[in-house]
Amino acid sequence: MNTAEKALVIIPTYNERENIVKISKKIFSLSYSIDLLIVDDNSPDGTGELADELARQAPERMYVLHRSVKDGLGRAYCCGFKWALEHGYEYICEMDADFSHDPEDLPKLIQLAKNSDLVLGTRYKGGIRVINWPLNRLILSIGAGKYVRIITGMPFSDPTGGFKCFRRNTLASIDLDAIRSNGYSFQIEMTHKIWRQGLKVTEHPITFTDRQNGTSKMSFRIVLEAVYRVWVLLFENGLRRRPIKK
Ligand SMILES: Nc1nc2c(ncn2[C@@H]2O[C@H](COP(=O)(O)OP(=O)(O)O)[C@@H](O)[C@H]2O)c(=O)[nH]1
Ligand SMILES: [Mg+2]
Repeated sequence: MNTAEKALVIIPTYNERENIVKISKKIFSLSYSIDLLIVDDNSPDGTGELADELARQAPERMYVLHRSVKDGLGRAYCCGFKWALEHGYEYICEMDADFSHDPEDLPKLIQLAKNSDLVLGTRYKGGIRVINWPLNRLILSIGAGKYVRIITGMPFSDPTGGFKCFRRNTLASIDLDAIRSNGYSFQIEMTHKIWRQGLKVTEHPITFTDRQNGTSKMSFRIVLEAVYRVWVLLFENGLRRRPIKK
């Protein structure tokens, strides 16, 4: 494949041993050639070692970064983004390890990114496409989207979603060391930085299915961080609620 077309999916992992073999196989079976980068935070269940073993079986397709302690989704992704930029990838996707995001959607996200700076997988545009989530989690997630929109003006239906595709130049335009959010607000902050620059953001409908294996790392702290970080974004941007005009 032409290096200008190289695509990568980054999966942060913490205790995802039950998912990692299946998800890597699935990614490598897709029609579009997509490399895989796992960023593991020293998972006690041995996800990191298992990922190393899988990477040995898939040279030049699968890579693993190891961090010494659990340090949050945002920092794991930033570490992965820097690696992706250093290694010449043009399309850089985010995805959970737990099959909540369907790997079959990856080629479509990448295809849309050819005419866009960022593609967001959305669960809520044109209807609600979430399977097996408890009602309270669904209400929280939809409510978070409305909260973000009201406060920041950012008009996307699912700003906390974690199934996305960035163009290389989009990531390169962001100072990754200045990203301070770490939980779900990380997703909001990244999209906000891109949208505020006036870059092109495309939403693509996806169906989200609750995980069948392993446990969610969602916590009350992560929700509180998001509630507060959205206000920080508004104030940092001088209360402006629109993209900068180019
Ligand atoms: N490396 C790393 N991965 C994390 C961390 N927290 C969550 N993850 C991973 O990020 C993805 C999303 O987390 P998940 O628990 O599925 O959140 P949920 O889908 O919102 O319930 C999964 O692949 C997790 O294993 C973390 O602190 N470090
Ligand atoms: Mg998940």
